[in-house]
Amino acid sequence: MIVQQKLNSFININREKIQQALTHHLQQLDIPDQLKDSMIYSAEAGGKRLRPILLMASFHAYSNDDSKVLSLAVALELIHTYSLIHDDLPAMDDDNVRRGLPTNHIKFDEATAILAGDALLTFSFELIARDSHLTDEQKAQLTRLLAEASGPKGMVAGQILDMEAERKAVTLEELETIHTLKTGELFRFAIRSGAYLGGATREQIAHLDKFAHFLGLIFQVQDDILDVTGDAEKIGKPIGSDEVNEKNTYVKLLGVDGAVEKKEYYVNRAKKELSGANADASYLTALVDYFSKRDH
Ligand code: GRG
Repeated sequence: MIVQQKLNSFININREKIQQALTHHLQQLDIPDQLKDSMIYSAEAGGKRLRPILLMASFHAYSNDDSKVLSLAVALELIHTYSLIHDDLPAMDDDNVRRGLPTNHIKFDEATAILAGDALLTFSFELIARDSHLTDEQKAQLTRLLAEASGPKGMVAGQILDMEAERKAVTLEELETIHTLKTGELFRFAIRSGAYLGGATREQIAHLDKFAHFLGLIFQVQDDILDVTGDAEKIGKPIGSDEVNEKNTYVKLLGVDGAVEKKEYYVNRAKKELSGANADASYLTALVDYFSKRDH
């Protein structure tokens, strides 16, 4: 209980820091109003900030002065925001509601939403390049890692595999690959970049990489469980709708009980990897439970 309270306070404090840094970076942009409004609309629409919080928890496992990671945490959140804007477009998921609000292309228009996504993506890399807290070596490493996680070897590959999978049945292994690329790679970037800037060794980062892999799968299996047992409206679709039932999910492949069992397996594997990372990992351990028990 005390651990959970400490985690809640860690999350609240860091969410606030991330919020302030994000607002600062976007508000100072001197760009056309429509583009700026559209970028800020989605970036400030009430996301949980899970990826930046993971980055900061991973950094805190090895170091303290988190001013060093704040801009990077914002860059990561902006990439996540771009992916949601593009995912909601008519050419992809065609969603009208996200986080209880009209999606970007509904609030503005399709062309503006595409450009807002493009702008958030490219601005993320500008933030890293301009970050005075990072050395040139760190900037080069982080640019490569973030491009790999979010680009054609990572999230974008996961997205196209996911779209292809909509037209066929997939195996559990294929489902894991889709989620590992589509959502897991950004989680992995959060955890490995936080540890890297905190001063973790290569061996410690290797354990954290595996930890992040399982954490991404815990996130996804819980998402699938919530789709059928919880608040399905969070993705803009009523419980029991055809779209929810047709999706390739852990629940479709394993049933609810099987999905819960799988989640417990991932939780154990994640915690085992953490114990090998030789760090003050209390927040990361608590985040495993937070991810596996989240209700939205
Ligand atoms: C368009 C290249 C491209 C990629 C899109 C991440 C993604 C890939 C699509 C999102 C679709 C989706 C609902 C995926 C399931 C898991 C997921 C990423 C949920 C949203 O993440 P949260 O819960 O969102 O962290 P918030 O709203 O809290 O920021």
